[in-house]
Amino acid sequence: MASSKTAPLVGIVLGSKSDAEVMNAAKEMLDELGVPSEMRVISAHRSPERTLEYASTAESRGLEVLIAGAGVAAALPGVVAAKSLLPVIGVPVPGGHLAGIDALLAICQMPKGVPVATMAIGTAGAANAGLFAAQILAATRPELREKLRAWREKRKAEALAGEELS
Ligand code: RP5
Repeated sequence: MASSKTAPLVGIVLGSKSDAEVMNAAKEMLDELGVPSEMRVISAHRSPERTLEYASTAESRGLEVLIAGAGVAAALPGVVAAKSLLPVIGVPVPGGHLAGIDALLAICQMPKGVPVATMAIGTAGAANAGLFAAQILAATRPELREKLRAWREKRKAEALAGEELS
């Protein structure tokens, strides 16, 4: 299980503290699966030097997957992907006049050569980012693969139990 002493495998970065309410869903999912993670606020626009430093040192610090959540003109996932060879999962955070459509397009429309795996807008996307990060890590960790299998089985049982409404 994850503990504060365990070295993080997943780095979750947010463009602003205001993204935390949505992005906590990624952290909670990783915690549930026992995957150690860290969460940091770094902004592609407001603190670009810090963002580049975080991304370029992530791999040497032992991180294996990065999750980046941002809203509006969401440059953070793409900038992080530009500075690291780790897989980057982007989460469009809703907010502003376009309710996350702006962030969705900014994150998924990466040019050829710098991929970002883009999730759905909002908390569902953040939770899926946690699951997707775990699935990447599970490729070489059979025990995590079994946890994911059990997680899916539980959701299936819940869906079957709720089948009959009347
Ligand atoms: C983006 O601007 C952040 O990711 C956030 O979603 C949005 C608004 O930031 P705040 O003005 O709330 O700090 O860079």
